[in-house]
Amino acid sequence: MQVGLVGAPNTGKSTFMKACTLADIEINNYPFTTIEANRGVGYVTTDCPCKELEVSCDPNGRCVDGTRFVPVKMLDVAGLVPDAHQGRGLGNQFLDDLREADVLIHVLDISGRTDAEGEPTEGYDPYGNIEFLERELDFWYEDIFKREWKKFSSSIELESKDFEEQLLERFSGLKISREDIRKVVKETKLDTDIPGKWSEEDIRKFATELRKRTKPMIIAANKIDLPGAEENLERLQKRTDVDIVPCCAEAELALRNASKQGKVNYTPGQSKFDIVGGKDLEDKEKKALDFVKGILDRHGSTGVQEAVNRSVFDLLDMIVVYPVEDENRYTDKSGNILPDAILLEKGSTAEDLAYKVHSDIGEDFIGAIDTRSGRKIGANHTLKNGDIVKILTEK
Ligand SMILES: Nc1nc2c(ncn2[C@@H]2O[C@H](COP(=O)(O)OP(=O)(O)OP(=O)(O)O)[C@@H](O)[C@H]2O)c(=O)[nH]1
Ligand SMILES: [Mg+2]
Repeated sequence: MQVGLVGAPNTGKSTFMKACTLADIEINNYPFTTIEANRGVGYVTTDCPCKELEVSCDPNGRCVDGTRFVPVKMLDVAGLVPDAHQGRGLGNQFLDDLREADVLIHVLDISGRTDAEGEPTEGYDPYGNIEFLERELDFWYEDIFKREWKKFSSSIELESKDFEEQLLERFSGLKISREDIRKVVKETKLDTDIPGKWSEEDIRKFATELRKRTKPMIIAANKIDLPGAEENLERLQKRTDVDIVPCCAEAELALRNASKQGKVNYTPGQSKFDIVGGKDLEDKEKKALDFVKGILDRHGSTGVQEAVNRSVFDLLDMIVVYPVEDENRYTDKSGNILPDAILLEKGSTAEDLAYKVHSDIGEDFIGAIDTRSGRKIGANHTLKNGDIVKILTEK
C-alpha cells in the first residue's frame, strides 16, 4: 500500500508529507524544492475495536482513545509542470517513482497564489492544474507503454502469447490487475489479438483508461486558509467530479509538531486540540495555534488526515482487520491485546488475511474463527471492516 503525492511545484506536497510522517523534509516558498522523492510512513485512522470491547489495546503502532493508526507508505515527488513530458521543469521521468503508488493525492493550491509553474502569483485559476496534471500523468503512462509496445505486441502476434498475461508480466511495476485490464479492454473496445495494429491514438486511449483505474486520485485543496481559497473551492466543486478535500497542510504540520513537543494534545483528524497545562508558549506559538484554531472552527479539521483516509478507504476500498491468537482475549502469543491492524481490500477472505500475515500461515491455513460470533469460518469467508480473526493452521 502506497499513497503518492503529486501536483504542481510549490503547492504544499512536502508540507502535507511532513505533517503526515514528521520526517525531516525541506519546505520552501519557491518551485522545485523537492528533487529526489521523499519516502515515509504516514497513517490512516480508523475506529479501533478496543473501545467497543472495553479493553485496553497494545498496538504495534498507535491507538489514541479508540482511534487506531494504521501505517501506510507515502511518497512525495517533485512538482510537475505543463509539458513535463517534453522535458519542461524536471521532466516526467521522476514519475517512475510513482509506479508503486496505489492511489494519488493531488495537492492543489486552491488559493490561486501558485501558477502552473509553481511561481507565486495571484488570481490564478486552479482548475487548469487539474487538467494539465491528468494530461501529464497520461503522457507518462503512454510513454511506458510505447517503450515496450513493439516487443509486447510481437510476443502476442508472433508467439501467440496471451494479452492479459503479457501485460501483467511486462508492466508488473504499474500494479495493474487482471480486472483493470478486462474493464479497460471492454470500455475501449480494442482488439487484443492484434495490439501491433493499434494506432498511437489507440495506445493513448488504452494508457489513459488504465491510468485512471490504477492510479485513482483525490484532490487535496490546500492553502484553504488564504483569502480567495473558499470561493475557488466552491467554483471547482461545480466543475469537476473528482473528490475534493479542503486542506491546510501548514496547520496540520504545526499541530503535529506542537503535539510531538508535548505542547498540545491533538489526535490527527480531530476538530480540536488542547494546550497542555503549564506549558509556556512563546507569542509566536500562541499566534500559530490561534490561526490553527480558526481553521479547525471553520472547516472541522485541517483536512490532511481526511484526505489520506479517503484515498485509502473510499478510493481503494480498503478495510482494517485484526488477527489474534487467542479468540477470547483478543491477544497474540505474548498476551498483547489487538496488536496488529491489517489493511486489506474489501472483499478479501479469511485466507487472504492469512497470506497477508505471513505466506507460511497462508499455506498452512485450515480455517479461522470470527471472534465476535465465536463461529468457525472457511477460506472463502469474506471479511468485514473491524473483524477480529483467529487464524487456524495445520501446524
Ligand atoms: N498558507 C499556506 N501555505 C502553505 C500550506 N501548505 C504549504 N504552504 C506553503 O507553501 C510553500 C510550498 O510548500 P512545499 O511543501 O515546499 O511545496 P511542494 O509542493 O512540496 O513544492 P516543490 O517541492 O517545490 O514541488 C511553503 O512556503 C509552505 O509553507 C498551507 O496549508 N497554507
Ligand atoms: Mg516538495
